[in-house]
Amino acid sequence: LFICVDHVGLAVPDLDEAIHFHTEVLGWRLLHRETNPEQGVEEAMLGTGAVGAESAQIQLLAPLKPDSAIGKFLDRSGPGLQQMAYRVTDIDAVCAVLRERGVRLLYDEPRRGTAGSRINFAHPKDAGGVLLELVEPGAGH
Ligand code: CMX
Repeated sequence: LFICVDHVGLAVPDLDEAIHFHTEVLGWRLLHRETNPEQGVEEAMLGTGAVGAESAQIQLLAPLKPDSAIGKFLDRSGPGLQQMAYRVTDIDAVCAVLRERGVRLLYDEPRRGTAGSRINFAHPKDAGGVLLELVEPGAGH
């Protein structure tokens, strides 16, 4: 079903501060930054930047407003691991298989994720306590 771990998402209260820590202290590279109003986030993707190396990325997620998914998560749990994302080639097919196997997905149809990707989520209650994201990368990735 899955190709690899695409990224691990961290909920952070302040995106610039979190980018600073991950680049200056931990040595990751900032690969991409965008605002996704539909998901209620300002986000950044970090990686090694090594060409051809298959490496899961780190996604930093800051809330655009308190009543967003990340805003609520920070309120309840504080900063930290919010999601695990698995990469797929055909998200419609994978969603169909998972539904057939009894996993409830949050959206009827995939929505827009980072850099034009298509995304959906399995609720943490259906995935061992982990918010599981499915990512079909956008063109050019
Ligand atoms: N990881 C693990 N457990 C989580 C969780 C998370 N990220 N978020 C919520 N939960 C748990 C809560 O602790 C709570 O558990 P208890 O009932 O045992 O206390 C339960 O799930 C609450 O679930 P809920 O009432 O259905 O809903 P919430 O309002 O807490 O929302 C969720 C949870 C997953 C539906 C919501 O966060 C969501 O829609 N997420 C998908 C979208 C998203 O995360 N967008 C931001 C990232 C965008 C991107 O990746 O591009």
